[in-house]
Amino acid sequence: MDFSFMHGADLHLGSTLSGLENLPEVLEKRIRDASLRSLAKLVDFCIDQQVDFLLLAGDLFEISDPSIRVQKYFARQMQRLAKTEILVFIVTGNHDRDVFTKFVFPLPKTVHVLSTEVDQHAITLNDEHEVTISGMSYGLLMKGASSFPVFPLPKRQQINIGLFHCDVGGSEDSLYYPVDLSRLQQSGFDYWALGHVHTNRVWDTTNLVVYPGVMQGRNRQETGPKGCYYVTCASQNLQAVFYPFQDIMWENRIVDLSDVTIDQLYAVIADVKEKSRQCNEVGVLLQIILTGFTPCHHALQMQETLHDLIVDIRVGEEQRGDGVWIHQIKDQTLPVLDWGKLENRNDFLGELLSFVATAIDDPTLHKELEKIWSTLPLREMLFLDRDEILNRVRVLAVQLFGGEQDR
Ligand SMILES: [Mn+2]
Repeated sequence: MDFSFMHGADLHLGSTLSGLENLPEVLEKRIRDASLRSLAKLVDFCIDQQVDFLLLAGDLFEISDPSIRVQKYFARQMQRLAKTEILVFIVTGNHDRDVFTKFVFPLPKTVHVLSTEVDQHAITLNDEHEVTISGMSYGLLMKGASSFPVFPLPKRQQINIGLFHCDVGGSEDSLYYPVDLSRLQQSGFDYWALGHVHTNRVWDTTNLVVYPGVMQGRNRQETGPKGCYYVTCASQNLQAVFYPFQDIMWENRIVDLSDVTIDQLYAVIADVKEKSRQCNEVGVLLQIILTGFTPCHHALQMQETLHDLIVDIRVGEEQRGDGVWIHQIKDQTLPVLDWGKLENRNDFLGELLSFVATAIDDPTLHKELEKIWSTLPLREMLFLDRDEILNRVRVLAVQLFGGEQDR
């Protein structure tokens, strides 16, 4: 290996995780510091792996005026890197545009904050490998595709890296430096270290164009592992591998209760919790979505059922490093009904239900549903697929047109 570096972005240091209520004090504290702890984990990794430099591609801070405590924490982590001579190159993003112009704590000389005009840093690593980093911090916000800065031509016989906070594939009037992927791919740069988009993504074609995503999920939409890319260079070839650094992970699990009776419910949920723990080394903020035509449906309609369950299942979790905190159980279950009997009824309801039963396999209907579906806001948060929606239609029909009482 010739050299190696880390690429992170969107740390959003100082942001609090949203959508959580009534947390025990110890968990509230952990959540308040989750973004900071993820930075410390990244720095640990840089030191352990002895990377040559670290790139941070904007939105390091949630706001341009982070608290003194957050600033101090950041400065301390930068000093840790400086002690082991790991260079740091930073551009700011839309959240933390001018944060470093008023930073309270001095940063070590090894930390380079790039200016708001395209800025270049040439470094020689291990006495022979030349790397040029070109990037730009956010200046005044400029709208539109024409705002994308002109980067200098790549230097021959060197590794050329672009460092920027921008919106790849963003629409023409995007506020965040929209740019076509092809422009980055044809730039002649070997690696684009980007920030802005919160899910990690790598385009590995002519070169590497990379979004690490956020480093600590901030709400229930930002699920799964969050981290940075560890990039190694061997014989002028770059390879990027993702490493998670979040302190606590958001997760959603859908649990089908079709074959579950109410006396089994506690055990089933406890099992889901343990499975989540086994899959993740860090803490988890878990949302459980209950689905299926289930004998549990009626009990779940009573408010205290879920309330009691969630209180019991949380006991002791806040004390564990690998604690699984169930922040919500969503009930999307449906009652068990005798569909055969209902469809055979000699009335409007029978006709309607047998129509739906055949329509379920109709590709034209699927297409129409897909169209409606794609326009729904926050559809990924609804946890309803096409079959779920049709099932809901069937149950609603039974309720509206006086079908049998569910069993
Ligand atoms: Mn961001």
